Amino acid sequence: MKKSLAIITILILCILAISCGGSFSSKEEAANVEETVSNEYIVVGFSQLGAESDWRSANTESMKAAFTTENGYKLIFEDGQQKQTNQITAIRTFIQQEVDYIVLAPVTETGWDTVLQEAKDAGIPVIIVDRMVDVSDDSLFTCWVGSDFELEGKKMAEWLKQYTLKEKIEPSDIHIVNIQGTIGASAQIGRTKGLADAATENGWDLMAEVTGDFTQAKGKEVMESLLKRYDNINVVYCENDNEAFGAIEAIEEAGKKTGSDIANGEIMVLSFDGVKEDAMNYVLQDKITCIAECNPLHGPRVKAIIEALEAGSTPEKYSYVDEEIYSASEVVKNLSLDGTHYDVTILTQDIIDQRSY
Ligand code: GYE
Repeated sequence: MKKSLAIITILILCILAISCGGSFSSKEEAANVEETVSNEYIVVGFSQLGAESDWRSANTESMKAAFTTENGYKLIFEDGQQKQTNQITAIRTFIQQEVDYIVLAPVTETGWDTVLQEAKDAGIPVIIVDRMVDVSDDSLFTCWVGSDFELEGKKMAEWLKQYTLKEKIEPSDIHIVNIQGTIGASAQIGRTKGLADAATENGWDLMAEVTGDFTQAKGKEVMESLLKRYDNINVVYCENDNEAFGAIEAIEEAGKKTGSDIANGEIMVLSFDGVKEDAMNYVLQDKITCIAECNPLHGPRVKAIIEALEAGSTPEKYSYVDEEIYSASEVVKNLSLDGTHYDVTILTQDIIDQRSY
């Protein structure tokens, strides 16, 4: 409030100076005023990894909505187009621009030590959001906020286990393919591990793990070739919604049906994220049988971290977001994992209507 008042006052003074026939006596003076105005904002450089999925679009929107000038921020947004080199260049530019904070949504976990050291040497706090970084010294970033991707994977695998137990499907009759996310991204590493561990433990036939890069186009392409390679696939574990959309297209174009009735030849599609359009609607139609939620609304969370830092307090180093698991099937209503109990949200149109993303 104080800040916006100050900005308004400066702007009014400028307008008055100009309208009273005055003008800035030098370029330098004009630049000073400009600098004073920009000093009134907290400048945040955000290196977003790309625009590969619906989740990512919701995440970008959430960040842009949080870091507005009305909220006292100037956001410098850079899209890395799924390339780490672009993200490293963006961070270096933010350092040159002397931003107040750097926010990084890293495409993969490794390879950040050098550039984060440069940010640290420049005295700029770095907040990691969504996926994690794997660095030798964790003082290279201030804190991280995101999801527990391995837990998401474990929940999904436990849901599949309970479902097949209740439907009396033998573990050796479960023939799974995993369309993985971008290799080396935390969301891929955790979700892949959640499934692979459960497959070993339960004796499922995990036939293939192939990356679909979190995109619909790649998900489709990968599923087409998997369908040619294997004629007994009955579960497709897609590491995000967009890959699931692509896989569904490939399955339907091959003349097969997606759904939960695997005993009668349907191919069950499992997914992660749960973005309202269109993934949740697909769950209602049983095109996707189960979704482990991944919450993209990190804007307010990162903003709260910056506010805490501005106020001189120390935010938690790691903050995990609570997430649900959704299915329209009522066969499994709850899960128990490592002593923790999770309800399965049985999806209805009302629940979808109430969701904000
Ligand atoms: O699941 C996927 C996106 O890192 C959690 O990235 C994120 C994942 C999300 O492309 O849709």
